[in-house]
Amino acid sequence: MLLKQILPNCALHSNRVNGDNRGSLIAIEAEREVPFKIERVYFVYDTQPGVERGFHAHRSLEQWLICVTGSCVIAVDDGRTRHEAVLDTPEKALYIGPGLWREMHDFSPGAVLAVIASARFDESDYIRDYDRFLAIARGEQT
Ligand code: T46
Repeated sequence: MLLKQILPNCALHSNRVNGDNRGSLIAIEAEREVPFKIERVYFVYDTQPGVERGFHAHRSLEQWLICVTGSCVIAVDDGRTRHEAVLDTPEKALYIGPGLWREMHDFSPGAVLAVIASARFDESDYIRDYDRFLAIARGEQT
């Protein structure tokens, strides 16, 4: 369920929870819970205090981020405005579409960030220079 539209290409969702007296279970199915075909899953964990990650955008990749344990903050930027989303429960998911700069910070000790992605790893899909990202976002570069 949509919780908050952050940018046209980025939104905070709630994951549907199957809960009973044994605990809780969240299931993620391609093209149902996530709006794309799942091609890859990766985990960011064992982050050290004060560490910041990300600092890039993707040309075409779509991702669905869930902090399955602990918490972290994800900043997203479309070249005009910057927003921050706090992921502090597996019941929240952040969708990030193409063309958005992202930075991750404030990882709690033991945090595990799970990322579901629409494509396999491809370094050529990354824009790792912020000025280049801005030029692309303004349509001045490809
Ligand atoms: C993103 C944020 C949320 C691989 O070999 N395969 C992979 O699937 C990934 C994701 C990374 N790598 C390699 C590339 C680097 O040598 O692992 C190393 C660390 O990757 P990176 O510095 O890009 O990690 P983060 O945490 O800054 O960014 C990652 C994703 O790369 C990125 O797509 O959106 O998480």
